[in-house]
Amino acid sequence: MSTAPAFREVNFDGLIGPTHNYAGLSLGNLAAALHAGELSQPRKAALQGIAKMRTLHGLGLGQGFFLPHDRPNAGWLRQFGFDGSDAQVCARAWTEEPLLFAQAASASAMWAANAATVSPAPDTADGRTHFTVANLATMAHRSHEWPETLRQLRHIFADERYFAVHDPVPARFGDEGAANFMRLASPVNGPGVEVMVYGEPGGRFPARQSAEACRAIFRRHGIEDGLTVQQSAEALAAGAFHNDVVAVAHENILFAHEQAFADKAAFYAALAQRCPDLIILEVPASEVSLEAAIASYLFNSQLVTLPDRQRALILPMECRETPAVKVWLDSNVGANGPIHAAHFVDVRESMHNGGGPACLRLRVLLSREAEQAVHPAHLLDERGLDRLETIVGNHWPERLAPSDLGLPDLWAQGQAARTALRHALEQALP
Ligand code: SUG
Repeated sequence: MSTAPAFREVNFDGLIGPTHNYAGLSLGNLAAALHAGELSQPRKAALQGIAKMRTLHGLGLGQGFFLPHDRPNAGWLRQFGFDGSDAQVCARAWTEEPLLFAQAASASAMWAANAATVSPAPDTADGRTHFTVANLATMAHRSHEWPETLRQLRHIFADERYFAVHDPVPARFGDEGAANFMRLASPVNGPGVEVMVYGEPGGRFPARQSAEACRAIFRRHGIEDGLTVQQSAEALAAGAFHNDVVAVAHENILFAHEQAFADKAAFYAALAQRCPDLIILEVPASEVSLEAAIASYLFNSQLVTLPDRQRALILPMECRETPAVKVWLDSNVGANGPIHAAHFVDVRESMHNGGGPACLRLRVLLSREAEQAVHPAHLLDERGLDRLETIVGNHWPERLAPSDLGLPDLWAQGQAARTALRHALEQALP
């Protein structure tokens, strides 16, 4: 008789908000630059995100969600001297500071991998799951996410017997959360090797993750032997603005591009020493160039273990459309490899802003008891997914040009969407 594993990973996805748009706000994010100024489709974007959540839930995995943030963020705009009602603040900011207004209106909180860094209970000194909300200090449009993210984390993971939720690291030291975090552990509920990847400034694109923030997070979370590893300058220059664009880890597998890390020999040796059954599945540049990996988001896939212990990659469909990546997947994923199956999902609207399947989720490894302590309205079953789908269908705009962001009707629509979501959360309570 097999017993159910005591821990499982639950993915909390950011529900894509009604102001999803292509304003080209992220220097170094090539997809976002390429699609800047285009029409976005917020409703389709959110439905694609929900369909991905449904796919994972259908595969037997735990699925939760975060709410979209209140956008445009009038409270943030007030800090720039705009006053009056929210509508007056927004109207003046739109006229006088259109770039600032676009930054205040961004739906970027959808990329939940940037919400926080999470150290699961088996790794930490006090046996609780620790979260540090990411300051996202490098990009103006992301720098005002953390207060609402912190509120949501404290609400969802409120039970201090299991969870500790920390304030952000001081903003001088950039931190972009779990997008630069990896954990190797076998079994998954054993103590893991935690890795944080930082960038060195000085290249053509900003390095968003500082080494100081990585070390601060290990200290706060009570991680004894965490590894801080430098991302390679080539990867950053090629558009890997987060490590999760060129590497992903799960259980004892590190799946990474050959050029992901500055000193991979030292990194691989340190990992091998700490993780005896480590498998490094490295994709050579001769088979998939950094450019193809970044354009397809091969490594921004979710590497998961299904209830039957098969391992699967949840990949963006762009991987099937990128010839070198398709060839690599066809010859390396299957019954004989460490990864048994590939599932392709359509999150194209998010991809056009540089956010793949893995960007949209925050992984939280939970014991059965800790999972029961999670706020139940943020955990999804089929009915919960249906509810979200209906609300999105009723309240999200179909299309949005960056120039539509200044329409008062859009702001009002955003408020109506939040009211509907709040109501749905109440309904979801047992
Ligand atoms: O921070 N895009 C996000 C994408 C984040 C992806 N997350 C992970 N890799 N985990 C970013 O660059 C584009 C928004 C705009 O340009 O309007 C944006 O913010």
